[in-house]
Formats: sequence, structure tokens, C-alpha cells
Amino acid sequence: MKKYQLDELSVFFPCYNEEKNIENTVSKAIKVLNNVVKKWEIILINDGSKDNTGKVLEKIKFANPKQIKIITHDPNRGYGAALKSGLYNSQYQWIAFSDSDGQFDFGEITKFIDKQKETNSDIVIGYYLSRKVSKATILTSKIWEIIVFILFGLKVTDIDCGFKLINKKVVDTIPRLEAERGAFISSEFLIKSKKSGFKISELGVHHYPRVEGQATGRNIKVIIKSFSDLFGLWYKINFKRA
Ligand SMILES: Nc1nc2c(ncn2[C@@H]2O[C@H](COP(=O)(O)OP(=O)(O)O)[C@@H](O)[C@H]2O)c(=O)[nH]1
Ligand SMILES: [Mg+2]
Repeated sequence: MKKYQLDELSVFFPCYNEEKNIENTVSKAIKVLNNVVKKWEIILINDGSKDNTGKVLEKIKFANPKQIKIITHDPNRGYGAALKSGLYNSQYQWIAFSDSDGQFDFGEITKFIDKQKETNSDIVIGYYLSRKVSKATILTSKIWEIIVFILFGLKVTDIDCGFKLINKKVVDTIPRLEAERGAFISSEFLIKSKKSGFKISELGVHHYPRVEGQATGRNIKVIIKSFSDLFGLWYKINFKRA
């Protein structure tokens, strides 16, 4: 008999213009899930893609209608909104998400599960073992992390890494997440999880170059909005009810 690592896992992938990547990402994930998890679902969030992502997702679902769900935002709402749709529509006890562009190796989910078991944590977050990004990106991330530490006492190696494993009870405890655009969602989620006393552990993950499509993660408008959201959350937690 097969020995599974987990009984139940919901996996979701945020997709924005990933027509050339998503099929490959999902088929690799299915292979891994069939070996590692007894009962699983994959949720694909099409966040108002302007290319053929929608059609490709229909094709993927057609091959596996019971285990694959599609959520469509039209028009585009942003990475944060896509993450919220994934988190709040996941039905199983454990939830994992990763990027749809193939830059992570979903096979590393086995290490997340091992880490969770070793540490008995409620959330396992990835950090990039090596990420080839510009000096400006490294600098903005560092400033961001210092501010998050000063305002909220949260210190992790990489807040924004897009590969995480989360117990559903954490999501059920957080009734509302505000972030819509940009990477603020990860900080908001971890700040609120820490405030509720959940245990967070960390795991180094590999990151590979993007082969198809374009990264849309960072632009100056998104960065400014993220900083204003961060101060807004600090104000809310300290002076209002979050
Ligand atoms: N839902 C949604 N997903 C996005 C958006 N922008 C990027 N993504 C997805 O988020 C993931 C990471 O985005 P990417 O631009 O590759 O960022 P990077 O790898 O951190 O440079 C990919 O799976 C994208 O498809 C967006 O506006 N909405
Ligand atoms: Mg990427």
C-alpha cells in the first residue's frame, strides 16, 4: 500500500498571462500530488489574463474535472486578490500555493511537509536559496523587512517568497485580508497569523529562471501602494480593530 505524506491538500496557483507555463506547472504538480497526498484539489485562479490562459485552464480542467477548479477574476485584480481567492476557496486541511510560471519546483512540497512534521508548525514559508534579482529589488525588500520587523516584530528570511504550506485553521482564524494588488498580501497574512499565535517555520527553496512570459510582480505604483498598505495595517492594529 502507498504511504502518503498527507491525507488532504488543496493547492492553488495564481495565474496572470501564463498561457505558455500553466499546463506544464499543473502536470508536474499532479504527478507529485498523486504520490504524496491521498486526497487533493488544484485551484487555478485566472486573474483577468489578457492572453489565452482562460482557454488553457478550461483544457486542463476538462482532463480532470473532479480535482481541478477554476476561479476567474475579470478584470485583473492583482496577486493579493488571487491569493485571497485561493486561500478562502481551499477546502482541505492543508493548503499550499506556488507560482504558475514554473520558477519553483513543486516537487519541493515534500520538503515543506517534512519541515511541518519536524517542527509541528502551522505555516511553513519558503525562502529563496538563490534568486537572481536586481540590487534595487534587494534594497526595497530589505527596507520592507526592517519596517515590518519594527512595526510588527515579525522577522523571517523572506516574507514574499511565493511558495508556502499553511494549515487551513490559520486561514479560518483570519476572517478578512485587505490586500488586493502587489506583494502586501504575504506580509498581511503572516503578521495576522503571528498575532493569532500560529507557529511559522522556514525552508530554503530553489528558484529557476522564467522561461516563458513576463514577470509583472514589481512596478513603482505597486511598491508605493504596498508601503501605504503596510502603514495602514499598523494603524488599524494599534488604533482600531484589525
Ligand atoms: N493573480 C495574479 N497573479 C499574478 C499577477 N501578477 C503576477 N502574477 C502571478 O504571480 C506569480 C509570480 O509573478 P511574477 O510576475 O513571475 O513575479 P516574480 O517571479 O516574483 O518576479 C506568477 O504565477 C504570476 O502568474 C497579477 O496581477 N495577478
Ligand atoms: Mg515568476
